[in-house]
Amino acid sequence: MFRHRLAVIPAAALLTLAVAACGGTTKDSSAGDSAGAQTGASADPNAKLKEGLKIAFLPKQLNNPYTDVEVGGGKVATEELKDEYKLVGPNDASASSQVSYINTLIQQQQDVIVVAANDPNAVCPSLNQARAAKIKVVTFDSDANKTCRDAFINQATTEGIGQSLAKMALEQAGGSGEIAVLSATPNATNQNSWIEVMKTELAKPEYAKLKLVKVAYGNDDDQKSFQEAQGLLQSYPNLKVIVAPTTVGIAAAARYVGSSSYKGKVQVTGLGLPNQMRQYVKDGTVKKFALWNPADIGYLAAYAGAALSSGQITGAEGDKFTAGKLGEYTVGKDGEIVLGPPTEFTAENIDKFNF
Ligand code: RAM
Repeated sequence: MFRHRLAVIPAAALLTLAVAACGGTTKDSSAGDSAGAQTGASADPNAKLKEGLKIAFLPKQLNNPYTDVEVGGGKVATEELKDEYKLVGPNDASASSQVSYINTLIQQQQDVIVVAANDPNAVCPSLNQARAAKIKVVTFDSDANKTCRDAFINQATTEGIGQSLAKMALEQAGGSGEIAVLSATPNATNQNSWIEVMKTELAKPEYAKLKLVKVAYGNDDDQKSFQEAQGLLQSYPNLKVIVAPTTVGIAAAARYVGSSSYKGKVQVTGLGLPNQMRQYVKDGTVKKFALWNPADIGYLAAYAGAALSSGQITGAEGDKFTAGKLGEYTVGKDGEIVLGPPTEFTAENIDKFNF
């Protein structure tokens, strides 16, 4: 009811956008050319969903409230499907932190691995080993290189999210001035692809008076994000807006700004959990931010994994499946399945949401 469609854009995949970091991806890494359906397989839309599938979730990191909501939805779905739910993951979102978990999941002969990649390429060799062992690989939240997964559950279109971030920054800056991005890790596929879209937007004439002065990284660590927010305001005294496309970053930036002399002068916006942001919206530190329901991503990913593992879909464009209470979804280009439009939260509607 309170959903606003921020941008209606065909589900175009904007992958291959990570920046260089230790053991991770370089910006020019190629995505390769095969995606989604593995060659030879064909979908049987009438195939019955198997029960008792072992579905393992491997989010970016465990100690993130966003993750809890996200995998909570996955657990609900696996219970509905009469499948077996498993959750494993690292405590930090660094590039190579997930590889050992994938190797263990292969040894355990899971049927499906649902993973939010901390780096699009670092996880690839292990994910392809998993696929060689007949494990279906679904990425969610943050994609891996399309050559090493069967499908990607995108929370909204990459373009829609990036455009929304740029639009909220422009509004909060009052049309002109300096803005900075406070992101997650330098390797995160999702944040990097959104920032890339933001930059494309900022190059348009309507954004001519807005200047992006810095992209800082809080690594989805609360303390580091807090310090980075503080550092941004020290380095850029004229900064008008911090845009944090991460729930960890936006909450830390709001906490810093809200308790400093910058409150009311510097705006914080981006992507946040309503339950974490409510107090900052109520005390006037934050006027507007956006998100989707993370529980729905986990839920949709479990259903996509079950549909893949049961042969209902292969991950090819046009494949259709029903995801329980969320209804029917169609696989788009490059194996991408888009959850739906994000929601914008303000003082007017935030109390309608509880996640
Ligand atoms: C953080 C994570 C996650 C991202 C959200 C918006 O919790 O970086 O991957 O989707 O923010």
